[in-house]
Amino acid sequence: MNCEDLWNIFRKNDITFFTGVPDSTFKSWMSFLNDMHGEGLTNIIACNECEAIAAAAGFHLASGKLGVAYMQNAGEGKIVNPITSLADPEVYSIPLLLLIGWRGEPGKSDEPQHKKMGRVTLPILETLEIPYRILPEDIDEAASVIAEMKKTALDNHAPAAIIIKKGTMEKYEARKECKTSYEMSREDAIKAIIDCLDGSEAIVSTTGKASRELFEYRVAKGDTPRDFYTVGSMGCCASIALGIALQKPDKKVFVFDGDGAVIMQMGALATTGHYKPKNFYHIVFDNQSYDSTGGQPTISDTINFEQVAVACGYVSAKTVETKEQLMSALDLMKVAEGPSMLIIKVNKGARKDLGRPTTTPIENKEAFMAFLEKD
Ligand SMILES: Cc1ncc(C[n+]2csc(CCOP(=O)(O)OP(=O)(O)O)c2C)c(N)n1
Repeated sequence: MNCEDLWNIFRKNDITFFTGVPDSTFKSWMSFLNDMHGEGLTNIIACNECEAIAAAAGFHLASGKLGVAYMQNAGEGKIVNPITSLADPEVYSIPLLLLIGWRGEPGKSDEPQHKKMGRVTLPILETLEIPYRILPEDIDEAASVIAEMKKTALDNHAPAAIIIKKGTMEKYEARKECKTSYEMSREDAIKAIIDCLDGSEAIVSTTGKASRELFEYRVAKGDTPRDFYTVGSMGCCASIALGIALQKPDKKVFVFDGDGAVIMQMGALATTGHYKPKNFYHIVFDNQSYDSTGGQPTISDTINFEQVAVACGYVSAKTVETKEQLMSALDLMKVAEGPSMLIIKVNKGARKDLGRPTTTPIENKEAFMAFLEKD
């Protein structure tokens, strides 16, 4: 289905408010929303899916109309609370439309982190008593499904969901591409950091392409991959690292994070700043985009991560843009006390032939635990 056609259906139904976190299943639609923001529709790039539910609820309170919260099914797990305690008919009874991308659909191959969620995507909606339909590829059928779900949500004064399968949406060339022109790519920076560390540090890397690039560099260098590649649970890698750093105070723990992931769980900076592990080093690859799901913009261009980290209690924070700046910042970081943050401005994009970890998550966990146990 073409994005213009889908937009025409929403417009005819007077549905013009959208908010959410991107998903690769319908990435073209998210790029379209971003292009069209302010041109007949509103698109709020949410920090996480709970915020999207709350913002769509706020939109309803102010307009009486139906807002759409879009997300990958990974986010469906996150929204259980605002759905049951805010939008539910037994609480404020707020109509919302959920647009959920279906990763891990049973019978289709997908990555391990999507399997369980793919299997429980529809059962969770059933448990939450949320009526749903799958978006048909045919435009006329799609129009009647959207009209039906709008009526259901408004009649019930409650959420209703539309599920989008992989491959439903046609490709769309974004007009408002988020362009970056820095010296390094995320992969360049990852390689430079690995080459600069002494190998004794524990590394926890974030969801998406950063972990894939780190894994491939380990393999290319002939190292046994022994970092913790957080394949799912977006936004959680800094907190995983916090748990490790507090437990292993003599081990330097590095976090390889993404700007989108930091924004998703920004409260983790406050926890880290409060407990102040001296051995905690937080590297943020800021490409101003959700690169791993299609390069949709994050809102990092208006965030000063340096100031946020320091305000949360990090001992130091610095932003760099060039490899030379990166090298001198790393030299300082290696001898500095944490928690410390290094923000690296990098270009969005990745190699076309980037692979995925060839070890299973359990093999990865075991290798990582064995590595941590060594000293
Ligand atoms: C709760 C949740 N919502 C959405 C996703 C889909 N998702 C996977 S990676 C990713 C983008 C991560 O962006 P960022 O942290 O900026 O790193 P980048 O991809 O740019 O390196 C998204 C949105 C997810 N895995 N989990």
